Amino acid sequence: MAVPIKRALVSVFNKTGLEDLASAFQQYGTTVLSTGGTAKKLRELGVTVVDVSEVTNFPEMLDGRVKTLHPKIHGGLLANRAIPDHLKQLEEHQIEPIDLVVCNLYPFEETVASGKDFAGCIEMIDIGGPTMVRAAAKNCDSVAVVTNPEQYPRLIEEMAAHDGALTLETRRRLARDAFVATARYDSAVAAYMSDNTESPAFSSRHYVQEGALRYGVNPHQNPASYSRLAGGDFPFTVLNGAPGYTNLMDALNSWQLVRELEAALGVPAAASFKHVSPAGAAIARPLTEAETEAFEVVGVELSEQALAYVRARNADPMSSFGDFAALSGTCDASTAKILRREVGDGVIAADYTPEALEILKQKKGGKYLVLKGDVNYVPPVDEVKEVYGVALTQKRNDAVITKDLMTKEIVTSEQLPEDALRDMVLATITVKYTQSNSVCYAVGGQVVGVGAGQQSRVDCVKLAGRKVDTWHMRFHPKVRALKFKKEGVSRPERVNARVAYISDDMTANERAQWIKLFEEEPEPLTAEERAAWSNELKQVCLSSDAFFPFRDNIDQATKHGVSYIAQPGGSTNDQAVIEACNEYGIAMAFTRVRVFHH
Ligand code: 93A
Repeated sequence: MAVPIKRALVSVFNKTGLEDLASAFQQYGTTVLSTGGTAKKLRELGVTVVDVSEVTNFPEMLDGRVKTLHPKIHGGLLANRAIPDHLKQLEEHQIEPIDLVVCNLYPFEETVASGKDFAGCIEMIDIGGPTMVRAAAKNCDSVAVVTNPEQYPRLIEEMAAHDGALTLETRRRLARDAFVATARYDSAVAAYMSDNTESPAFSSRHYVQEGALRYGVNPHQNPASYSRLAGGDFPFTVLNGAPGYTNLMDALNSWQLVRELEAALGVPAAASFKHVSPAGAAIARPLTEAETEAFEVVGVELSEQALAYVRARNADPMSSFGDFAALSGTCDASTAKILRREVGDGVIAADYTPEALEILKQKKGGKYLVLKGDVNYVPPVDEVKEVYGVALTQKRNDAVITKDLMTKEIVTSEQLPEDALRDMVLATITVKYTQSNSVCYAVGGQVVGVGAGQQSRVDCVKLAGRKVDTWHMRFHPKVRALKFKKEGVSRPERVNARVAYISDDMTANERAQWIKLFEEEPEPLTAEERAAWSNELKQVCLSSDAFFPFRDNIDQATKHGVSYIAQPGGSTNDQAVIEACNEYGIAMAFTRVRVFHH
């Protein structure tokens, strides 16, 4: 049923937009009740106003703490017009119904942000406002409520469409928005009080939906959405495309990884994510001639940010097919052109030049996801994850990985040169954002093998070691000399064909298909050539997200050029692991920080 707005109560801290509302009220002959400052403003606008104190027959008191908290107001807001006894009671007590509340609250969050002291902040906790808003929203079958000047134009439109009345549908929608607003407000107050007491007790969270997701992890997991913590900031803005669930998981993890890398090493960083683990990560460092050729960037101008991404993408380019990229700094045209030529799902970066953004908007038929990360975003101290109806809360993993951490406890006779410290930081920050168990190999400022999500640590070491070997073998003269057909062989096909050549495990059928990609049949790599080339690989760093329980990890690592190891330590078997390192001349640092990630 449409309810005509005969009496409206207007009590607003933010007085913008009142002009338009006032003229709508005048047009429909609405009686306007109002509080001190709002009444003054409305009178200046030429509106006839009844003071709330006149209705309550009570002055505003206690420095304005009590203005509208009175049965004459709340009776008028809470009486259900469909219940005859409610209307009878209003008559008995000479209370007139109120049909609309226009109220916005004391700016509590802004006051906290301004640095006011405790007493000043407390004074800005609105009590009467939320009470009116909640009363009107509860009684939405009879009363309408708006809490934000942005809602006024639509309110005026809807009144115009119904001759000064509002429909039930509108009132229920407004009630929903009102409760979201008061929930957000109270969350901010609770968070502030929690921050200002000795033992924080605030664990209940409210979320405000920020956007819809295409679907969840799988297409049948619908609907799906992502939300903002009520009263909190948000870490990114969508500049192009529609995010999917896994895209955001990749984006939020990779963004933290690259920002931490840049903070720790002082140069632009990049990462290439797949299935919520990095396939590669790197910092900006010039490429050697062999790298330029193997990464297919001969003659391409590369900015620092582009260099970092080329390296990240080329840790394990086969795994990076369809990746989500992260850039610690601004994506310029040089980086955008590299992203354009690779098969990928999206990117998060600190910013984009206009040219870069235009390039990326064209990618994937306009569907390439482009997110702008907020470099000033401060995440909440604790984080909550819900699984099967159970919420798990923990302090966020805010461990800071630095070069200093790598020199605190060197447990071997060998020491650590400067380049090794850089690679240990890189590999350790990488495992911090890799699904556990995990290990990471890095050399030359670039990840060269990630082992993710294995239940046994030594399997991680072996799996990632195989990736290291493949990465290194890509620089072998015979691999660089492979003669692909000039036409009809895509970049991903070349990547996979090189890996197939290096792995040398094709079936006869696979081989028959593979041969078709080349102008001339490649000569095989002999066992001797492979062994000789492997021996060239040195100075590789290995980082592990938790301690090595047995020396087999070290034995395996030595097959892949490892000279340096970073790990938390703390196993009952540490001594045997240290001895193994000393046998091989490996330098090992205990970080004493475990970085499992799930
Ligand atoms: O101090 S209050 O918590 N007590 C009240 O009874 C009350 N009634 C309205 N704050 C109260 N309000 C708030 O006053 C409204 O939420 C609004 O923000 C503000 C408007 O005051 P004025 O009209 O005097 O500028």
